[in-house]
Amino acid sequence: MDLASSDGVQVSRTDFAPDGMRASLIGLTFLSPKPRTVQLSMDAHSELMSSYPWGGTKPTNQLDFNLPDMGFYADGRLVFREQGTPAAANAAPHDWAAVVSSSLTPTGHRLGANFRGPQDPAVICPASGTTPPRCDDTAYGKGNGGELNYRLQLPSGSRTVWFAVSGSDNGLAEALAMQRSALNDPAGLLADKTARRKTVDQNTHATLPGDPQLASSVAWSKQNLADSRQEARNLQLRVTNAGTAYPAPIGTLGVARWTGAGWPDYPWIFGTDGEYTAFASVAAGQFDAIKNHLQTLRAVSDVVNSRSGKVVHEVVPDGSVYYGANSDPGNTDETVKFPSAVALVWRWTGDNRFRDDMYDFTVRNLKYAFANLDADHDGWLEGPGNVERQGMGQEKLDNTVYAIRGLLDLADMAASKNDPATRHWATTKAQGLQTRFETAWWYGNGTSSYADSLCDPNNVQLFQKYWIGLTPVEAELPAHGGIAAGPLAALDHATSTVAAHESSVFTGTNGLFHNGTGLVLRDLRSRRCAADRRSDHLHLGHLDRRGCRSGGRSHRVDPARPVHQRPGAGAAQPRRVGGAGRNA
Ligand SMILES: [Ca+2]
Ligand SMILES: [Ca+2]
Ligand SMILES: [Ca+2]
Repeated sequence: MDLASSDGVQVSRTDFAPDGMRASLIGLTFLSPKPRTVQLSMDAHSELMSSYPWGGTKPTNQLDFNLPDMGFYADGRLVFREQGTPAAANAAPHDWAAVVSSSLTPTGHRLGANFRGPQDPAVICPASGTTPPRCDDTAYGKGNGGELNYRLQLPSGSRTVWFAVSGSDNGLAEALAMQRSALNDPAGLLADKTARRKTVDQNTHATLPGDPQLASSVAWSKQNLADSRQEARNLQLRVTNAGTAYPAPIGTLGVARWTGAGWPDYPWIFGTDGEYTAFASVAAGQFDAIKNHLQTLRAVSDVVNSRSGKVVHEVVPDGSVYYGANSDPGNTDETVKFPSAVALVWRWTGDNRFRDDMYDFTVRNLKYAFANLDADHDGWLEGPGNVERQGMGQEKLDNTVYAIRGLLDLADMAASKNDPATRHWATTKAQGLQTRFETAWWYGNGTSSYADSLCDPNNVQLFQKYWIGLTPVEAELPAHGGIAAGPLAALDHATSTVAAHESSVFTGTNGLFHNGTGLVLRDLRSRRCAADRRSDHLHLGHLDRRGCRSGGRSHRVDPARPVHQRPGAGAAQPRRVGGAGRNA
């Protein structure tokens, strides 16, 4: 990044995080036409806090849980610490530290909460309510700040100065050791990182002569995928039931490695996101990353769900399981997709050891789903899927499609492992569902679409124009029973529904909509869900709500709110600024 020049001195800045270190490095390169001495000041503001709880989760939230940071100066460095035990049941004592310094010796320093660079004084916004136009911090902030001053000799030509921010959740000594490691050879660490990322780039080549912008996006996506690899240690696994409880941990996990779901809000461990990311991971040759992700999901799931086979939905790096325990609904799709993700990695890598390691869990995934998520015994699994919206029928299209694919992928692995019993069970079940699929799910009625869900009793089709209407076309089934590999959808339905989804009802400049636009009133009148006869007036605002209420299953999470959307999400969320590894 090139910064504005000042008095003839040009400055460029390089930021990176060295692999395997709990530190980041910031390099400033000065280019001066003549030798001179310049004054350099560096501001830092801390925010040492745990990654859980969040703004609105119970029994306490980060307004209380986040303890004030101490800030002090020692040996040329700014040091920030949070030590203590939050006043909440089952909160653990902790000792977190962050250190900021450079390889230069400072000529002075100042301490105080208001060192934030050009944002002094900061605009502190309330913890909840409307988001003001500018927020430098919120009421959750309990950070501290400081400034380091340097006198810098510049030669005629260039000079690079490195700053490091390091941290630890194991006290100051580890944060200091990390600081020394990072500043020992920053240029060498940058060269190492660059070399590794070039290898990531060279794994694969996408040539798209007609669309260089798309080709470029593929190249950068490979780097983004590599950026998304995360690791946490000493996870305390506790079931929070969507933020309604904070019990003592029921187990620990020594190390978790995963691919984050998305920045800035969802850097942690997700079931369904990881299973989709698997396709990009294998295509980019980033095999270890996705193996680690799937192994982490299994490890957490087997502890918190007592080996039931259910896959957790969302796990914070401290080990808090937000959703997807046996005691909450979870999402059906991530449990039924898991065998497919394992089979995908196995086919791309040929790694039989990985298959063997994961196989038992994939069998349990589908046994759990069909034993626990089909209350009316019609084979269509119930429970939330990808859309996470109120008003859908109990049985979702995406869960159905992915369950059939999961069964066939499991059957494929069972065949390769010479497990005829599992192969027979999975194949028979899949083929039974396949035979009935088009009749049960094709909605038609001039929409050229599949139903998004079925409302019980009687499997009444609901068509609400969600993107999942394309899953019968998107999901590829492995070859089975003399049928070549291909999508679940019948060819005529596949062709017509893709054409329908390319219309402006479903697709705009930026791609496929989450849910399509407009109403098909004739359909709404003729295809009302029997469980929701109360609402007679139909308009756009009711489209999502007209479906049936949840059936026999209790949904503790407000079904109107996507599970991905944390309570109180927005500017009022605790912010993480700078700081210490997974806890900051
Ligand atoms: Ca703090
Ligand atoms: Ca069912
Ligand atoms: Ca049903």
